[in-house]
Amino acid sequence: MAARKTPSKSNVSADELKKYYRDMLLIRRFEEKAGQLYGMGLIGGFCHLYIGQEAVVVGLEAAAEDGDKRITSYRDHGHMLACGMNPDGVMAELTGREGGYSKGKGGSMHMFSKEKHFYGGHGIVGAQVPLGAGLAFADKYLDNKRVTFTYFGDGAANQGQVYETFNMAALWKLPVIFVIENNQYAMGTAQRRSTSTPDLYTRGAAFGIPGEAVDGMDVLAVKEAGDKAVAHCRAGKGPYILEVKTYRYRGHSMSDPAKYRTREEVQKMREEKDAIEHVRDLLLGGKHATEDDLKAIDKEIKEIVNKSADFAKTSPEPALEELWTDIYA
Ligand SMILES: Cc1ncc(C[n+]2csc(CCOP(=O)(O)OP(=O)(O)O)c2C)c(N)n1
Ligand SMILES: [Mg+2]
Repeated sequence: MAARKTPSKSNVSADELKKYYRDMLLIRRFEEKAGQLYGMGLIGGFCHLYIGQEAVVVGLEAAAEDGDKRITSYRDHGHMLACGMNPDGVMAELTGREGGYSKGKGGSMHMFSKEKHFYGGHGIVGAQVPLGAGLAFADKYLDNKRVTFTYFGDGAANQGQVYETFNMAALWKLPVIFVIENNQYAMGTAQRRSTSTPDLYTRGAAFGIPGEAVDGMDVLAVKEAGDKAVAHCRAGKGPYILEVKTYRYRGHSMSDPAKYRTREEVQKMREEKDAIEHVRDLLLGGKHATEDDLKAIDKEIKEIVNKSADFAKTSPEPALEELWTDIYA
């Protein structure tokens, strides 16, 4: 992979760079807090943290416009925050409270926002991929020039339904960006143990879908690749694949035996590749921000996250009658 980008080699302004720093930090601190609340028994059930992968969604959201859509898997809190959903509502959903995005009845993997065009949150591996193509089909039908970001993992990329979707998306020239978040592991299975052709960005070749690999620990590289993919889709040229090479620092979910990789491997990524540290260095090194500026951002984020945790602890549990609302039968 090429050396990481600097603002002078990209079209990103200092203010935009500061925003990326802020948005990535919000996700990281939010997820750390969610991990704490889980440890305290305030969050139950499944919970998959996004720590380490922040540059992927922040870079791609920077390439999105109002009205564009996004859909992802169960590792979804970062996507929600990056598209502007309210941290209070996300955290309160994690604690199963009335103030949560699904009124406390969905939990970590099942939140939606029509306002922000966030279509979930899906616990079935790969299930969001055909749904993402369906969203793009609606936009194509309406001819509204919107683009759908359909995120899935390296493990999901080996699923049959992904290729059925690629075929139809290419045939119908749907405006969908397939974002493969390759964090190298599917639960405890390393990519090399499961995947015959590891270059996932080439997986659309049989269908005529172009793709490229991107350094997902470099928010500027992600933004640049996102711009290109968005332009392709908006121009009516059909789908595009971005394989974003990233890394998750925490376990797959809150229970993870951590036997499939070494602590040294994780430590090395954190020390040498961390996306937030990278932007911090760019901001300070390029004199786009002072230590005090960054401290002010840290403080603002801490306040937002603490407020979301307070809200998530004090919002009431859903009333019993709610058992019978928002369900099919
Ligand atoms: C259809 C289906 N099979 C298996 C599972 C269990 N499962 C949950 S996550 C996961 C691994 C997916 O890995 P990847 O696509 O790389 O995403 P990541 O967790 O790394 O973000 C598996 C097998 C599931 N939820 N759904
Ligand atoms: Mg994975």
